[in-house]
Amino acid sequence: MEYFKGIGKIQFEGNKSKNPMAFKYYEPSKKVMGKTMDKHFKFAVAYWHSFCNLGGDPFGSGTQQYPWLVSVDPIQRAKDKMDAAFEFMNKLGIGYYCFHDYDLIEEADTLKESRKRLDVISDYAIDKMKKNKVKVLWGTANLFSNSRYMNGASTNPDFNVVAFAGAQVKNALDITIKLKGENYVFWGGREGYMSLLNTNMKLERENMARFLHMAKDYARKNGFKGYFFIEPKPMEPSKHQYDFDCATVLGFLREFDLLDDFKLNVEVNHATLASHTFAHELQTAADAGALGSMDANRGDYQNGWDTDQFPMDLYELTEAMLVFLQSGGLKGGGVNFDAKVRRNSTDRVDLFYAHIGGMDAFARAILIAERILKESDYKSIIKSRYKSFNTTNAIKYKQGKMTLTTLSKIALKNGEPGVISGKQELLENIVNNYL
Ligand code: XLS
Ligand code: NI
Ligand code: NI
Repeated sequence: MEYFKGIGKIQFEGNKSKNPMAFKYYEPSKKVMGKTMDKHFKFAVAYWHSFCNLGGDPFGSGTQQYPWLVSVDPIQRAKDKMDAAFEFMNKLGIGYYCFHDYDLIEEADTLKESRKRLDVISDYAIDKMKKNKVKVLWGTANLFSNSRYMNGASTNPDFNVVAFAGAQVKNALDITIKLKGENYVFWGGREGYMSLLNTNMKLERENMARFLHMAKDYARKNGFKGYFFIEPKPMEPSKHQYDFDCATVLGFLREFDLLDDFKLNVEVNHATLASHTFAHELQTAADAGALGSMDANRGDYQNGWDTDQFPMDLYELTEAMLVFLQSGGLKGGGVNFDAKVRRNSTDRVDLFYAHIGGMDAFARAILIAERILKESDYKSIIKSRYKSFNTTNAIKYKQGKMTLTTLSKIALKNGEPGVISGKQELLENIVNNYL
C-alpha cells in the first residue's frame, strides 16, 4: 500500500524554486568546509513523533488519522507502520531513523512476548533496510511511558523495576546491534525526582551509573562499536532530572568514569528549558570532546515546555552552526528531527513540509556560518579580543608556569588595565548581514 500518495521523490531545486515540495538549500552532495552536507548532518527521522504520535495533549486525544495504525493485529500494525516509515524516508531522501523499542512495535503484556515482537519487527526492518538506503542513527529504550517507571527506571527505589529496565535495555541493545545502529541513546525522562523528601539522591545517581556501566559492558561484549549518548534535559516529565544539562552530565560521566564511551546528544529545546542557548550547550559538549549528536527541534518563546516544533529559527541555527563547524562536527551522531507537526497539521503532506523545512533550515544555517567564518571579520575580532594571551607572560600563565605572586607582580607593574570593548553589537550585525 502507498501511504503518501501523489508524492514523489523530493529533489533539490535551489532557492529560486517556489515548489513547496523541493529543497531550496539542502543539497546532499554540496560541500561545506570540505565535507558534503549529507555527511555533516546525517539527518534522521524520529519514529515516535512521525509515525506513532497521534497528537494527543493533556486536554484532548489524538487528531491524526494514520492509515498505518488501523490493523487490529499489533504485529501487522507494526509492519504497516514500518512500510509507511520507509516510504516516507525514501521519498524524502533521508538516510537515517531513530527509534525507541516500543515505537517499532507496541509493548506486549509480558517481557517474553515483547521480546518476541521485537524479534519479528527487527527481522522485518532488516529486510526493508537491505532494499532501501536507510540506516539506524540510534536506538533507545522507552523507560518512561509505562506506569511501572513512574518512580524512575535505573533510579527506581524498587530494585525489581531496575531489573525490568535492565531487561528492556538489553532487548533494545540487541535490536540496535542487530540493525547495525550506529549509536545508542539514554534519555532519562524519569531518572530524577518529584520530591527530595522521598528521594535518596546519592543512591539513585550511583545506581544510574552502575546501570550505564552494565549496559555499556553488555553492548561492547556483543560487538557494539558505536557511541552511547546521554541526552540532557532539565525537567519534564520529572520535576528535576539528573541529566539536567550538558555541564551536569559531563560532571556525572567524569565522576563515574564513563566519558570514553558516552557522549552527549544535545536537543535544542532541552537547552532552552535549562535556561541556556542551544549554542551554549553545543559549545559545552564540544569543549569536552563530547559533542555526539543533536536532536533538532525548537521551543516557543512564550511556552515553558518541550513543544518539539520543527527547527525553523535561522538565527539560532546559525549560531549553532558556528559552533558546529569550528568544533569539527559530531562524534558518531547526526541530526535527528525530534520534532512533531502541530496537532492541527493533519494532512499527510504536512510531515513532508516539516522535514523539508527543517533540513533546509539546517542547510541554510551551515552555508551562512561557512560564509561568516570564511568571509567576515568574525574570527579575527575574536582572535584580537584574546590577543593579550599571546604575550610572553600570558604564555607562561597558560603553560601553568606562573604563581599567584608573579601574577600579582605583573599587576603591580602594569597598573590599572585599559577599557576594552566586547564588540557584541558589531558581531551581531555581522551575523545578521549574512543571514
Ligand atoms: C524527550 C526526549 C526524547 C528522547 C528519546 O523530551 O527528547 O524524545 O530524544 O527518548
Ligand atoms: Ni530528544
Ligand atoms: Ni525532547
